[in-house]
Amino acid sequence: MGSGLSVVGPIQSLHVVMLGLDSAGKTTVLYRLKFNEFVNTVPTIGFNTERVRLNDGAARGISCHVWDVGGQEKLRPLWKSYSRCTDGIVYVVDSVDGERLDEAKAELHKVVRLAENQGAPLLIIANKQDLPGSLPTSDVEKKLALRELGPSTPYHVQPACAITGEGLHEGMDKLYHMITRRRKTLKQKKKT
Ligand code: G3D
Ligand code: MG
Repeated sequence: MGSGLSVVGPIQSLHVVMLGLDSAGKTTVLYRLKFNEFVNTVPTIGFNTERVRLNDGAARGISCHVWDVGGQEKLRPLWKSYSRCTDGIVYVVDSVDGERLDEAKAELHKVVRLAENQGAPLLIIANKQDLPGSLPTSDVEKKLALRELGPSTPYHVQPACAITGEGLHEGMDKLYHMITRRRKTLKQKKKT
């Protein structure tokens, strides 16, 4: 599944996995990125996958294969297989549902701590920013205890609204930068 960190030269395409609790807005994010329009979703049983073209900043024109994996509790054991060898992880949270952020935190830390995912850049999408009472990114960062993930996991918290698409491409550009930086570091390490 991984596009392989072995690819030399400029990045042409990426593989990312999108995780998060059920109802956080993952599938809405996926189709917004793919079709640039709002698509009404049904709960995901299994996964959805699409190749999307990024269109912001340095990531413009890059093709990105996104796996959107169902977030219901019974499906979460699947996260491990889908996140293996991915270039980066997109983790979507519902910024209004403060109560479930604890659960979101526990699941996120489990995935990031897997040996296979060590160092994989992480984009947190603080979704549903259009709704009243949505938590600002600083609160989301604290509630998810992102600093506890350690220096080997680069991350960025992006405020977004998957309904309008606001913030999504900007966030993907940030992820792209983190992935590029990581590849460079890995290449340099190989040389020395
Ligand atoms: P999931 O794939 O993470 O399980 P979905 O989540 O993409 O299926 O979205 C769950 C619900 O949240 C959907 O509403 C969807 O329209 C809504 N949603 C997703 N993103 C946003 C957002 O940014 N703002 C708001 N206000 N709602 C959002 P329904 O009503 O179909 O359950
Ligand atoms: Mg879904």
